[in-house]
Amino acid sequence: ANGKAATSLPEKISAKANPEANEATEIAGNIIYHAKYSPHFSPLKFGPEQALYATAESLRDRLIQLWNETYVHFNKVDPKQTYYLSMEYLQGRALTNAIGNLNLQGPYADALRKLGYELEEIAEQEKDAALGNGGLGRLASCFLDSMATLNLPAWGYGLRYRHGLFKQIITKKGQEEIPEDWLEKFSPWEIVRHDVVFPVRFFGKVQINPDGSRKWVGGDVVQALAYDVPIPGYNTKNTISLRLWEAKARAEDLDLFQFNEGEYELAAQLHSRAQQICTVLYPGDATENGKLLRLKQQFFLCSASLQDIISRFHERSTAEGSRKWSDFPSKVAVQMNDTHPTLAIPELMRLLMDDNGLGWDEAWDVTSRTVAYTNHTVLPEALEKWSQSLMWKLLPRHMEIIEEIDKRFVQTIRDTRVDLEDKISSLSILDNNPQKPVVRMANLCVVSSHTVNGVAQLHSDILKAELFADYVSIWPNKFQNKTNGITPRRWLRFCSPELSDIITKWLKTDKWITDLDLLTGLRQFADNEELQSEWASAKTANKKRLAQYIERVTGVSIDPTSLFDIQVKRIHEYKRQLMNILGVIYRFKKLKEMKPEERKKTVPRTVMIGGKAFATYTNAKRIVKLVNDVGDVVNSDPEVNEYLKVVFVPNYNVTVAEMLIPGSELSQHISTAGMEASGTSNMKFALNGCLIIGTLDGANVEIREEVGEENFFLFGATADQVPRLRKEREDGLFKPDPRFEEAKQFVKSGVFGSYDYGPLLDSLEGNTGFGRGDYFLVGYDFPSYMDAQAKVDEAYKDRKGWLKMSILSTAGSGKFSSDRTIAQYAKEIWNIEACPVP
Ligand code: HBZ
Repeated sequence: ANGKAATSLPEKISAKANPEANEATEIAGNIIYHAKYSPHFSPLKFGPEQALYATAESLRDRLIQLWNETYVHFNKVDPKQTYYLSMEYLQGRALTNAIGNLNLQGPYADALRKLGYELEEIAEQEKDAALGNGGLGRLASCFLDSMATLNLPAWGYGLRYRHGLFKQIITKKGQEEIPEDWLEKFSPWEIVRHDVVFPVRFFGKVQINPDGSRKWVGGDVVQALAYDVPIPGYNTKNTISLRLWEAKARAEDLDLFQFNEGEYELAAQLHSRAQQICTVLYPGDATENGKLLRLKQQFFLCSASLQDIISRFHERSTAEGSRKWSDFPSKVAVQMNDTHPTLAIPELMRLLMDDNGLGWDEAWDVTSRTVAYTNHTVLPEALEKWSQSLMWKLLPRHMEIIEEIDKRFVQTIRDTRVDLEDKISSLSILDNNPQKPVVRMANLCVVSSHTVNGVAQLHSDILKAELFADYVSIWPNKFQNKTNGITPRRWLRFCSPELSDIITKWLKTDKWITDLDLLTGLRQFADNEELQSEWASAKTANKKRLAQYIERVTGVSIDPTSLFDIQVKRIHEYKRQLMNILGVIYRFKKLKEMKPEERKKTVPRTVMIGGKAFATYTNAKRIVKLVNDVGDVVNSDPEVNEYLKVVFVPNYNVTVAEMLIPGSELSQHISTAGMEASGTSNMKFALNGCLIIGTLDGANVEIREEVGEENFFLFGATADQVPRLRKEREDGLFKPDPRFEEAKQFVKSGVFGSYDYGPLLDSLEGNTGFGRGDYFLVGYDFPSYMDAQAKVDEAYKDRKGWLKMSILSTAGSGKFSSDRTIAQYAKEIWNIEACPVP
């Protein structure tokens, strides 16, 4: 479709007698209207791109209608509402999702056909909205889908980054990053709200008024302008908002005098400083400037969102007379997605005290009954700590408030818990180490929130037993678990319509789409030959589609009858893509050593690995390079490439995931136990009938419980063994498996090219001199990993057995719907109820 010349608009569309056809006719008319009168393109053109935008705009009309009705309804009912604060949303494409949620698949496909296009080819033109990095951002997007579907009064708040997550290209050097440009033309899904603008201040100083009250003055003020993205629920009228803030300077911030003097840059200084705030997702933070910009981004999100929330609190109260501040927590719940929006805490305190005249105790009571915090990691290097001096410079009033929160907290501990005296230095919010005084954001969150949760049972247990153990002794009821989930709409119904139809047929209902536990109904048919053969043909269709995609983007042709083995996620040492590729290297070496007739007895495999490495994470980039180099050698080896292919899937994102996951048969979730908080792609794969090879980490533990241990390829150390194993390693007590040594040696021998893999392989050795040799225990887990892989090969030879396991995997995935997760947050943390639009 991309190469297709622009066609002109059909003038007349003929109507047919049935209602769907009429709806299609109406939609086609609507699309034509938008193509003609849209100011974005010439009205004379109607190529695939124009068709995409016009189709999106026709849907947008419907979404706006529903979104307005939802807003009016929420205003009228005035329920308690949740605000989800997140620096990231990984929305992916919106067209197919909106059409699916509104159940307009048939009419839209017909309408476009009348106009000369297939819906799929039009949908494929859309760029992903990639305003996030990985799991945490995609979780936020799944949550929005579930909030809307469950008719919950809930909104998301985020930032409208001009450039989302970088585009990854693979060159001879390995990964290279190029800026992403989702707004290059425009986004048809957002509604700019010129009536929703709030000032956000940076720098300045604290003024003390004669009455002792304090006010933050001076500094730079930028405007936060709202862009609303309507989020439709599935099979409901409810359509909620994702409100994304953009930073803008005011007209008067342009220094006309300087401009007329020819000092253009100087004249527009404030404009360009405002613009920087939303230019990119995660600007590098190696420099002081970079750190300052990230902190500005976080504060910008918090301040704009809270001002908006407070103004809505007032707006909705006018009907019943003015409202007491003490009612705020019964109207508002704020959920912080990790510590990135922690500044919501001091900002809410400041707004209540300095702008609305509340005293400390009242403001603290309101704030701490309003905010809750979700933790997504236990990795020490990922726990946010901001330099106190940077914070004093950018947010002087907030630092006063944080100091006061800390002082009062420490005093309470001293007064009530003498036993914790020696823990105070680690429990306090401020770390006053003179070398590097910092604010510990997670501590601020725990002290200030009414509820803290982890994202899988094991992770929540580790939080309680380790990271937050002393806080648990202070507030035993503050800590909860909310096991993550994924939306079954995007991750099964829409990405694999073939499998979905089979499920609906066998369950005799499509209610599983909103009640995923119904999938257990498939268990009774797991041995049924008819179901197995339908299941197999759906899987095969998905594998063929995936094979075509792989050939198109990498040039590598893969065999759709081979076992499709996939690992896709951010590249990180703890996720151990290195263990995967070392396993592949060992397999390759053994295949090379075999006689041809021996090779014929092996199970042909296609190993696909994809994911982005953070631009400055050197070892992660080396892993990307190694996978690509191994692929080049293996795929061009005429003796072996019938039995093994290795593909690095470039630019992994939501859309690529929607192609890979339905075509997968085995997926790898092989992090060092205790390190992956939950993982969510593991749930997507399992839901699509893909078997997991994995460790007892994150949500793997619960997935294995649900699908049954005989349908899960388990290996590796458990989380509680890890500290001892690391210690043994340091003490030189570890004896490596010969297979592990052989694989590393093979890389060192230079078979995979001249790139220097020394530093990467050294990270696996015990004696790096840093006491952190093989911190991720690749060497320790390698033998049990290889044994589990051998079991996979055996199991795959039994075609029926494998299909049965695949069906049972889907059947056991009901728990992992984000509908279940969100219903639990609503009941157990937010205390909100459904508010369906009549
Ligand atoms: O959040 C991920 C966890 O690693 C994963 O196990 C979990 O399933 C998922 C959802 O709960 N965490 C992230 O994705 N974290 C980040 O992307 C991140 C972003 C900025 C940071 C630190 C972490 O400064």
